[in-house]
Amino acid sequence: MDVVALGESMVTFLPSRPGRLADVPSFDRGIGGAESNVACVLAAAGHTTRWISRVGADGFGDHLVEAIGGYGVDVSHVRRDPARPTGVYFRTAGDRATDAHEVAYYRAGSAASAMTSADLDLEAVRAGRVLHLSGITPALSAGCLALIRELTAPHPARPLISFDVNHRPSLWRGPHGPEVLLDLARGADIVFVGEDEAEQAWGVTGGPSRIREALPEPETLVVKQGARGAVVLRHPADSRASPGARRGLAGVPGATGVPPLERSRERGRAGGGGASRPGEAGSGGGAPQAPDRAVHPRPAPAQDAYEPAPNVDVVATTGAGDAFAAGFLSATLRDLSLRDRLRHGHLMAAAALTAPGDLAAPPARAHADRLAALDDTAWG
Ligand code: KDG
Repeated sequence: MDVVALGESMVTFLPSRPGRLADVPSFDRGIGGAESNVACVLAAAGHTTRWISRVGADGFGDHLVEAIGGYGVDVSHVRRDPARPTGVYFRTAGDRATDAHEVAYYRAGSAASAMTSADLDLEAVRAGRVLHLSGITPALSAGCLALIRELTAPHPARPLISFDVNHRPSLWRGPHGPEVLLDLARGADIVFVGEDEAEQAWGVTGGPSRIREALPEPETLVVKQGARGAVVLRHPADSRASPGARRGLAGVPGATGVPPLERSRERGRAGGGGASRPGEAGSGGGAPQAPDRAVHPRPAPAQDAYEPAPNVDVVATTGAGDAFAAGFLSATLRDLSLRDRLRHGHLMAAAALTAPGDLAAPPARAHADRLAALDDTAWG
C-alpha cells in the first residue's frame, strides 16, 4: 500500500449558480474531504491507496463509500455508525478575483467526529508507506485530536507522516487551534502549508524561510504560494534521525539534535544562478558553513527548490491543495527530484482548479511526466 489517508469526508453541495448562500436556489451533489481527495487523486494516478474514516449508516455514507471506492481507493476499513449522520457541507462559488466564498458545514456530531483509535484497526492505518493526515481532523472533537496525536507519536510501525495544515478556523472551538496545528506539524515528516495560512494561523510573515524557522523539524516542508508557485525546503535525509526517534523532539522548545539546514537551490531558473523571486526559498536561515572546508570538500547537497505554478483559468479552488499534495506525494513515492515533486503537485492542482468540484481526473502519469520535463521557458 502506497498511501493511507485518514479523515472525514462529506457529501458536498456545489451551487448551481454564483451568489450568496442565501440566494442560490439549488445545489449539485459532489464529494469532499481533504484526505480522501488526496487518496482519490493518488489512486487515479496509479497508486495503491486506502481511505480510513467513519460515516453514517445512511444514504450519504453509502454515496461516499461508493464514490471514493470508485476511484480505486480501498474503503474496506471505513466504519459505519448507525447512531450518527454523515457530514455534509454547502458552499458558494468563489469570487473570481478574491476566491472569497461561503461554506456551511453540517458536521457537528457527525459519524467521523466520533473516530477514536479504540475503534480503528491501527495496523491498517499504519499499513502504507505514507500516512496522510490533515489539520481538519484534530478540530473535529477531542477524540479525533487524541487519535491524530497518537498517530503522529513515535511508534515502531509509524509510516512517513504527511500532514497538510489545513487550518479551518470555523471548526475550532476556542483559541488553541493554531498552536495544536503547529505542534502536530512539527511531529510530521512532510508538511504542506500555505504561505497565507501560516500568516493567518501563526502570524508568520516573511516567506518560506521564516515558516521554516517556526517548523524546523519536518524533513520536508512545502510552502504553497497560491497562483505564484510553491517552495520545498528539505533537510538532507542522511543527516536526520529516524522519524520515530525524532518524534521525541516535536514540540519541545529549544530541543537540540536538529541538524543544520543545508540551503541551496536545487536548480536555478536563470542559467543556474537563479534570479531570486519574491518569497523564494534559499535566501536565509542557512546554517553556518563548516569551518574547515577542506575536510568537507563536496558541495552541500541541493535541498531546496521553487517552482512557479502554471497559469490556468480557475473554475474553483476547492480541492486544489489536496491535488497538489497528491502530486507531490506521488512524485516523492517515485523518488523524483524536488523540482519534479513540485511540478507534479502543480499539474494535479491545475486539473482540480479547472473543475467545479473537489476532484478532477489528473493527467495520466506518462503525460504528467512529459509535462514535468518541459524546460523552464515552456513551464509556468
Ligand atoms: O480541501 C478541500 C476540503 O476542504 C473540502 O473537501 C472540505 O474537507 C473539507 C473540509 O473539512 O473543509
